[in-house]
Formats: sequence, structure tokens, C-alpha cells
Amino acid sequence: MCATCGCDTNTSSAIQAGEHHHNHEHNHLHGKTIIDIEKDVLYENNLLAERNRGYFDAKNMLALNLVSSPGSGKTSLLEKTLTDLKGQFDFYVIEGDQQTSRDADRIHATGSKVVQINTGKGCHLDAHMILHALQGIKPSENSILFIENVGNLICPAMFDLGENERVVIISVTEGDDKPIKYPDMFHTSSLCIINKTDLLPYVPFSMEKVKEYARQVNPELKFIELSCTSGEGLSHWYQWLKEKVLATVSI
Ligand SMILES: Nc1nc2c(ncn2[C@@H]2O[C@H](COP(=O)(O)OP(=O)(O)OP(=O)(O)O)[C@@H](O)[C@H]2O)c(=O)[nH]1
Ligand SMILES: [Mg+2]
Repeated sequence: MCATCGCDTNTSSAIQAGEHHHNHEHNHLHGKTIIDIEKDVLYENNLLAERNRGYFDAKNMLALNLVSSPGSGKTSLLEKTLTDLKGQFDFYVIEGDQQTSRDADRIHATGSKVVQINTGKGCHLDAHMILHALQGIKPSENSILFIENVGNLICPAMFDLGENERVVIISVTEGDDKPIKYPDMFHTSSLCIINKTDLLPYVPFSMEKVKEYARQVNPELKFIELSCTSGEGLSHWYQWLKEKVLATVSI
């Protein structure tokens, strides 16, 4: 259960089962209260996201929010990127995980500046957490900030962090139907990275189908196919990144 966004299973099942129409005062009030809290949480989050956006603008930064299901390769992609593009840009990383500093340790090993956020019972990062992390990490002007969100294809879609771009990563082992099963995440992203292409010979995954499904929920979505393990396709990601830097950051 998520402690902050109201997405816990009890809430969902109560709403799906239509318990707010049930002639029982407690359930009725209970359901109504939960919906109000969710509205308030998102309203406050959106205000703080605007504040973060202003901070990124003022510092002439590019901030990217990396979202995906657990294990699709977010940290692997960052490790590669920070190593291969070392010296070309000033990088900062905010790591979001429910527990441990394992991902931050991996990023630290590349020599980049990183801060870990543990969300505990929460299933996503929110704008307030990013605000605090920025006060700690103090990114320099003209830098690139990567925010690795908690591995979860649902809740992080609701929470604007103030980022310039949201990048959704899907790996070929997850199945090609994910965009229509979890449409919000693909709808709110501008780039979809399809990772682990080295495993394509071993899994039933159609590149055409995943793109077709993703375009159904977001016709504007761009795609990059790559493998963090073999390195194939990484140059396209670096090219995309450089174009975004040129468009956003004037170094
Ligand atoms: N075969 C293959 N494995 C990969 C590739 N990229 C990542 N992996 C493996 O996938 C696993 C998960 O990778 P991570 O980078 O930790 O994934 P993540 O999205 O950061 O995971 P969470 O932070 O837990 O959500 C690791 O065992 C990686 O070595 C790839 O391109 N090909
Ligand atoms: Mg990770």
C-alpha cells in the first residue's frame, strides 16, 4: 500500500466495487475522504513541481524523470551514460527506491554526484522530495539532472516532478502489451526506451506491436531501441540527450 497517493488495494477495490454507493455511512464517508485527499495531494504536488521547474529554468538545467517497472534497466542505462559521456556534461542523479542505497552506490561508483531517496511505504517520488534533494545536492548551472523514479508503472505517472522530459523505459522481457495495460505512464512520457534488445531472440516480443500499442495512448511518443548490456543503440540515446541539451541548456 502507498501511504501518500491513495492507490492502496483497499481504496481501489472499494471504488471498483462501488462501495461509495452502498447504504453504509462509514464506507460512504471513507471513500469520499480518500478521493478528497488524493485531489489535495496532487494539487500540492503540482504547485511544488512548478517551483522545481522554475529552479531548473533559473539554473539552465535539463531534468529528466526516468520511469519504468522494476528492473527494466534504469540504473544500468545511467551507469552507461554517466561513464560514456563523462567530462562532456555536468551530471547529477537523484535515486528513488523503496529501500536501500544500492542504486546510489552504483551511480557513485561512476564518479557522479548522487543522492538517494528511500520512499518507505510510498511507491513514487513526489515534487516535495525532489525539492529537498535539490537543496542537498545543489546542482550547478547548465547541468543535467537524472531522476530515477521508483520502479512502478502506475503511481509515478500521476506525480509531476517539474522535469523537462519524462522517459519511460520498457525491457523486452516485460511483454509488448504494457503500453495499453499501463497507459498513463506512456501517455505522459515523451520518449520510450526499449531496453534489453540482446534478449530478443529468447523472448516473444514484437517491436511493431509495442510501438503500435504505445502510439494508441500517445501518438507523439518517440522510441529508441537499445541494449545496456551489448551497447547496441546507446548512440541513439546519447544523440537524443545531446539534442535535448542543445534545446534546453545553453552551455
Ligand atoms: N540482458 C540484459 N540485461 C540487462 C540490460 N540492462 C539491464 N539489465 C539487467 O537487468 C537487471 C535490472 O537492471 P537495473 O538497471 O538494476 O534495473 P532498474 O530499472 O534500475 O531496477 P529498479 O531500480 O529496481 O527498478 C540487472 O540484472 C541488469 O544487469 C540489458 O540491456 N540486457
Ligand atoms: Mg534502479
